[in-house]
This record gives sequence, C-alpha cells and structure tokens, in this order.
Amino acid sequence: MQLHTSLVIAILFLVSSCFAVKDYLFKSCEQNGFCHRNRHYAKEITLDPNFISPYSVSPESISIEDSIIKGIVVKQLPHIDTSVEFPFEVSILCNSFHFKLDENRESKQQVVNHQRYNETVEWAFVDGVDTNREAKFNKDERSIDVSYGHNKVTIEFHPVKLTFFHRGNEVLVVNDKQFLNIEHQRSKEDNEDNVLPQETTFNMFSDNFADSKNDKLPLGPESIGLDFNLKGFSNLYGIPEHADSLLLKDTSGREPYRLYNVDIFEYETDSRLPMYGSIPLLMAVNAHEALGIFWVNSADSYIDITRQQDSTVHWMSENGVLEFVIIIGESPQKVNEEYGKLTGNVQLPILASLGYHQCRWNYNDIKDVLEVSSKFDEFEIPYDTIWLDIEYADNKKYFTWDSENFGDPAHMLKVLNRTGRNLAVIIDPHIKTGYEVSDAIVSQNLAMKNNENEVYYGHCWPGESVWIDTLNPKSQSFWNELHKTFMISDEHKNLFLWNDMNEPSVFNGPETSAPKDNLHYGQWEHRSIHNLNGLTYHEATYKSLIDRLPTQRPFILTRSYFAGSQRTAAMWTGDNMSKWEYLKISIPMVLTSNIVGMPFAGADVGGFFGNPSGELLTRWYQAGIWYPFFRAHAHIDSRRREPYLLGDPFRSYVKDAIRLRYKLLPVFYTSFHQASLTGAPVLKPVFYDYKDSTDDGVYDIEDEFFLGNSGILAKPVTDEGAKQVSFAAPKFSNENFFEFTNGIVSGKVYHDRLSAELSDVPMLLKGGSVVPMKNRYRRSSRLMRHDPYTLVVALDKNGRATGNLYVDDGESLNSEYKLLTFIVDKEGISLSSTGDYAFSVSIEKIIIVGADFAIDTVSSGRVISESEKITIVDPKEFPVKFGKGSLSHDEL
Ligand code: NBV
Repeated sequence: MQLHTSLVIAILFLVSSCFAVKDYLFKSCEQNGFCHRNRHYAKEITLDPNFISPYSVSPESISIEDSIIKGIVVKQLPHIDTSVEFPFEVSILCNSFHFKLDENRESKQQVVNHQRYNETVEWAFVDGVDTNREAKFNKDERSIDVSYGHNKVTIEFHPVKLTFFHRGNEVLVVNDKQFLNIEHQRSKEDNEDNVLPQETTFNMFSDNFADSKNDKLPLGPESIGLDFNLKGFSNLYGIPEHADSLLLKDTSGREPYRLYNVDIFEYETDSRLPMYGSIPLLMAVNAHEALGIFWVNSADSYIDITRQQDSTVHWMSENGVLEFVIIIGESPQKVNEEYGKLTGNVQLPILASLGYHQCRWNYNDIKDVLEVSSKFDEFEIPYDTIWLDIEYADNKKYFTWDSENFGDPAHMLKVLNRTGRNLAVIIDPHIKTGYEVSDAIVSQNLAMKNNENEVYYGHCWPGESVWIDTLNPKSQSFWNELHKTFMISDEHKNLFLWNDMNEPSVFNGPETSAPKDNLHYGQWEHRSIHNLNGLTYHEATYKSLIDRLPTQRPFILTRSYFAGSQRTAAMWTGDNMSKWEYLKISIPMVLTSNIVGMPFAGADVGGFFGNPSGELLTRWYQAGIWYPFFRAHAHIDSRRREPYLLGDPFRSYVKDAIRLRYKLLPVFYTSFHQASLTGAPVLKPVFYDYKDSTDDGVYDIEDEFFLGNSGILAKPVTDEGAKQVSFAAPKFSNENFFEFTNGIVSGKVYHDRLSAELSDVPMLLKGGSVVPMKNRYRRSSRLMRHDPYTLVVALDKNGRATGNLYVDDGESLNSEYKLLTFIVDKEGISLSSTGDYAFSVSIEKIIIVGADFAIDTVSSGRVISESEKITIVDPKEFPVKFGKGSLSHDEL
C-alpha cells in the first residue's frame, strides 16, 4: 500500500512537473547578487534607527543653466575616509520631472565599456523631447525647490530626499527610507574598504547561481537601488510583464516583481516571475491624483512593494545610470499622456491588423494555407491574416522559404490578397550558422559577441546560431536588404512580420537567455541592455519595412518589448495554456499593458499548450474579441482547432463572436486613433473613469473594462459553466447601462446580473454613448471598407449622447482622415467633423434606446440611404429625421 501511495505521488509529481514552470532556471532575489544585496541593505537600514545615510548632495556643486540643475551626490566611505562622486542632473521634460545620476569611472580594459550604461533613454524616448524652460528654481544651503505647472519638488541635500507636491499636496517622497544605494566602481582587491557596514558582499565578483553559466562580472558590483514613498496611494499598477493581478501585490517577505525579459517556458499564473517583456512604468492612483514612476533602466531589475496607505516601492537594478521620471497628474489618462510625450504613443495600426488573426505552429504548406483560408469563407467566418510559424523556412533558416512546401510564396500572397487577406511570417533573431545570412553577419561584424569579444555562438531552434546585434547601427542596412529580398517584390503589400524569441531566447544560455557578460555594439555588456534587446530587434524590422514600402503602416508582432515598443509593434503574452486560469489572467495582463502605454496587446486565443474543451475555446474567443490584438494560436502538438472545425454549437458561437469583433472594428479603430494621439488605453480599466468614487472596490476590478471611450463595457466569462455575469462598474455611475449582449441593444437597463449562456458575449452600453458599427458580414476588413454604419445610441438620463468615429484609408502612414463626432439630444442628431478625408460615410440604421420623450422629427438633412429604414427600439417605433440642417449626406 505504501509503495502504491509513493508511486502515485511520484507519478503526480512527474505529471505536474511536466506542466510546471522550471522556476529553478530563474534567479530568485535571494540568489541574484544585486537584489540580495539591495534587499539586505534596506533591511539593515530599517532595523537601525540611528542610521545616517552616506549619501549627500554637495551644496557647492549645484549650478542651474538652461533650466537644468547640475550637481554632485557624494558617497562617504567610512573605512577609508574617502568619498565617491556621482554627477547628477535634474530637468523638467515636457511636464515631467527627470533625474539622472552617473558615475565618473576609470576605463581599465578595452574589451568592456566601463561606463555606466546611459543609452536606455535613447531607445525608450522619442527624439526631441523638450526641456521645459518655464520651471522655476529656488535654492538655499540645504535644499533646492523646482516648481513646474501645478507641481513642486523640494530636493534636500542631506539626507538626500526629493519631496513632490501636487497642488500643494505631498504626493511622493523619493529616498524617504534612505534605501539609495549606488555600488561604485572598485576592484576585487579593494572591495573590503569599499563596502558599508550595512552591506553584504554576496556575489559581488562572481555568481554562484547554478545556471549563471560562469558570468565573469568583469565590472564587479554596480547596482543601484532607491525607494519611492507614495503618499496616500495604496493602488499601484503597471510594471509588466507578469502573469498576475491588475493591482500590484505587497511583496514583503515574498519574491519581488522582476523585470528581466526571458523565454519563460510554461509560465504559471499568480506569479511575480519575469516574462518576455518589461515596461518599467509604475502607476499609482487615488481619488485625487495619479502618479507615474518611470525607471529608465534596461538592466535586470526587481521591485519590492509595501502596500499601505502610503505605499513604498523599492526599485533595484543590476547596473546602469540611475535615471527616473516622475509624472504627476489629476488622472491616469494624464499620466498616459505625459508618458506618451516622452516615449511616443502607439502607432495607429493598419486597419487589417485589428481583424482576426489565424495562427498555428504550423500550417504545413501553401495548399494548407489556402485551404484554411477558403474554409473560413465556406463557413462565412471573417478573418484577415493567416500566420506561418518557424517551419515555413528552409530548415529554420530565416529569410528563406522551404522550397518543397512553400515554393511559390508570391502565388500564395496573391491568392490571399484577392479576398483582402494578409500573411504574417516569423523571423527570429537567432540565425543558423552555415548559410549566407549568418556568414554575412559574422563577416560584416554584426553579431553579438561573447565576453572575449568574439562572435557568440549559442543554441536555438535551428541548432547552432549567431544573433544579429541590432544595437549596431550598421545592422540596419543589412537588415533592410535581407527583408527586401525575402519579401519578394514591393507588389506584395499583404505580408506582415512576427518577431519571436527576441528576449533573446538562447536554449543553452543562462536563464534561457544571452550571457550577461556578452558584448554589444559600443562594447556594452549584455547585462546593461538586456531588457531593451527585443525593442532594438523589432525596431530594426520596422525600419526595414518602412524602407521597403515607405508609405504603408507596417505590422509587426513582437514577443519581447520595452518602454517605447508601442511605437512600432504589437505584443502578445506568449506561451499560455489551454486552461481556464490562463483565459482569466489574460484580461489583467492585457489591461496592464494598456495602462503602461502599450495597448496593442493580446493573448493566444485558445491557449498555446494543450487542447481546450469546446466550452473553453468558445469562451476564449468571446473574450479574445476584446483583445486589441486578436489572434488564435496553438502549439505544434495540439490538435487543429480552426473555428470551422469545431462541432456545433461551438462553431456558431465562435463565428458569432468573430463577426461581432468585425462589427465593432470602427470602435476599435476610433479607440486606437485616440490612443495614438493621447496614449489612452484601448481596453480601459474601470478605475480610469470612476477613481473618485468613495467605494474603494473600483480599484481592483480586473475582469471587466471599457472599450476606449465608446461606453461599451465588457465582462468576458472566464469561469467554466458560468451562465450569468455581474458587472461592477454600473454601481459607480449615475448613468443607466443598457444591456448590449452580442452587440444587440434591447433598451433594457442592466440591474444586478446579466444572463450569459454559452451563446452570449455579455456587454453593456453606458447611457450617453453613440457607437458606430458595421454590421454586414464580409470576408475581411478590407472588403468592409464601403459598408454603411449602424449607429447605436444609448441616451443618458438627460436625453443626450455623444460618440466618435474615425475614418481614413486604413493603411497609409499620414493618411488623410475624418473624425466625426455625433451629438444626440432631444432636438435630434447633429454632427461635427475635423479632417479633410474625402470619403462618404453612410449610415443605414440608427437605433436609439433610453429616450423617455417622443423623438422629434425634423425635416432636413436625411442621411439614411434610400433602401434603408431607421429602427427605434425604445420607447416607440417611429422614424427619426434630423435636426435642422445639422446632418446632411454631403457633410458625412
Ligand atoms: O516558433 C514556435 C513558437 C511559437 O509558436 C510561439 O508563439 C512562441 O511564443 N515559439 C515560441 C518557440 C517555441 C515554443 C515552445
């Protein structure tokens, strides 16, 4: 019996370990030298009430020129009675506070760049960010004040402390707890003299982690750490990527959140482990203000959070300059806007990329691709893009096509194009050795190097590989030429790209990535640039696509990303599983991405690993239609699950869900247009609109959201067997929310719960909204171009509603456009517009709900196309005419 039990346990262990993340491959804070040391330092300081920080600002060093404060932070070393100097700069960039501290270092060897890495900002920021010249400065012996807009910051010299006020309220104290720690340059031999009594020397010059692959740590300890005390903020968000809740958790006594881009195989939910991308922006929100901390650093980082009335964030990075931006505003939207001014907003996507994407690893050959494509048509399911994973290339040699199975890609593209379809193909950064592309990378000196400055060879899908170093500006023209040749001729505009594995993923590397002591262009260690490696790669691809077709908006999907990635790529949440908990976690993950300015985000619909049940897959599609990036994907070992293959009723529910996405494309596109101008989320968390509610419950709503500013509130079903949902947002609002299940408005006001049978996509429409939809079925978005709109109008309690519609040619960079605003009141519907795009918008139907008055009929400017009829659901059926001259066909 005992034997039997242990056998069962052993089997259970084996089975569960097959499907569990290999967390032993990834360093915990305890195992990671710099994190261990910073946490230790923080703990020692906290325990010592008499601690006096060794850091101070030298008052004599301060100068102010051109609205930039320059000065020196001094670190006193008690053992040797000497000090180290760190020059720093403070400026106001646009409306945000910017701090940067460097170290003057001696250069001893030629191979490794000895300076602290200071170029993160160049990758993350847009060009030409302005220094605000209106900031006012006021200095005395002990401190300096900087006032800008409604904000003021007092920088105290000793102890070093930065206190921020917004409209006179204290909102943030930086270095309140004195966790500031800058491990200055020293040699191994002198180390003892250079450590403070509160420090530990754990792994300062070598790394004892089993999977560190002999990291040589040539520059010794160089970490930085700092605390941020958020006054009156207990609700913190952001710092993706983690498979975790929307609201950040308290990490006291647990693993901190880690930012280190890795290929995390079979990741688990409810985890602070690092994932494929990172955006070091944390947002704190309360009823009065919102605050952004943007830690401008691309090295391995951990963030400890103590969640309280006044929360503390302890940020620790392995190296680099100490640089951060503080954004303060009235609202989260304001933080998004200011962050967007620094790092750029999402590019307005090519319209087709907002349609449905059909992917799997892999479609076998051209015949397979075209068959799948025509099956969609046979079952009248729209889709826009079909994807090819790594098997399309000859032996995974990217920039080639497998001649047997993909011998005539031009033909494939042409056939897809007939129905307005696109093809997306994968190009990974590991380039197999022994063919012309890798040979050229080596001979032209464009490869990432090892710690001896020789070409780094590692293992990935194709076997032995080299990695293109896209930090090297010379890589760009090489990359452009490769794309031009590979993408056949300029005639084929329907080819999109997918950049995977760009963390970079290295099978035999430490923590599944590149060795930290590898070298990049400028002799920078990989350690310093790791988290922006993925960005440099997809940006190079973006530039190559622009080089090929200068007027078309490129579409690129990237797995790894950093602050600034939103300008040139969409992201997805990587290799999830066909399980309910992954469907559930995808919503806060996508919302978090929206909070930090990267709205073009999605998760693999259906789950990457495994085979979902019909119910799970249906619910996943119904949720997936809300992901700004909507793609189904599946692992090579999973069963085929294209929507038309599903048995009924699943097939028809999935088809309806996909069709609903297409009906809502005008709303998605309009929301993306707003995001491209203001950094606003496309999927908007509920707290964005109701943060000043007296009920704190608004801050942790992570399973429902608004679609931009459209008034559509959605709550996907993510529980097996669920037959109804309950929305939280309506209770924070004075407005009515109308039932809008499956995009059909009934005039019924929502109370308490909504039925959500498996056929249903539960959604509500807030009173006061006008939603433009395109309700006719077409095979792809391109074929919907001239279709008329249906306006769904939900009046607010005062009988009013407004809504926007953005239209342009859907594909050109700098296309002409028209932005329409519909205004509905008791008098009728009126319209205002901006932009010169000469394109007529026709409306075939207007549905109005929520009127408790007779809708007046006014005579002129009827815009309903001849054959069509206006439907009014509530309160009575009668034709609507429009307000005096307010809306005419020509105007539209
Ligand atoms: O290229 C194969 C897969 C891809 O399908 C997936 O979407 C990526 O996240 N890729 C990872 C490599 C291997 C996954 C086990």
